[in-house]
Amino acid sequence: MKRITALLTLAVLLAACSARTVLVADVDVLSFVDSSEVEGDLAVPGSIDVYVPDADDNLITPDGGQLVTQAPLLDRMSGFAARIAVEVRNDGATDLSVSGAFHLAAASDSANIYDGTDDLKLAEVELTLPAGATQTLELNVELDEDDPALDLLSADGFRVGMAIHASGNGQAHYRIAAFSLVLKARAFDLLPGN
Ligand SMILES: [Ca+2]
Repeated sequence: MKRITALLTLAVLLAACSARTVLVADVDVLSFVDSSEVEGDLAVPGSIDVYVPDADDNLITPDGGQLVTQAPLLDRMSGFAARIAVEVRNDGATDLSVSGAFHLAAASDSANIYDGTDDLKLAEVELTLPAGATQTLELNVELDEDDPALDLLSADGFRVGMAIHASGNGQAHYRIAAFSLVLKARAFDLLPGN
């Protein structure tokens, strides 16, 4: 598991050190995901879950997901967004139920970011996939600075991950097409004494 360090770059310079100056980091999580995890087959004799990015070398067990640290280190972010797209194809002969869920967790939540302790499920989407069909699970999250979920983002960083679930009887193929984050922080918060 590679650690991602998000580099905050100056996006809007209204006035030097103004409270309205915002630092923005775009993080392409997908570029850090091992190619063996980006796509795969789901044999569905009942139901199956996979967890991506995989931190414990076992796709079907929950784990600590992807750790993202920040540079510079901030105590409090002022905004967060996530965009995920997963294409799922039903290779079987009957309908499958498929879903995706995005979790955000504290950096310390290294064992399981999917159990509701020190983590939050911020988006979930479910669809019925007919035999032979391909559809896209889209997960979009946008947190503003008043959202209590931002408390999970600390100077130690944070964790993200996605659970993909399929149930029915047959086989599906998934491919992660997008997994990106946007982090926002006020430059004002970087100043000593603020
Ligand atoms: Ca947890």
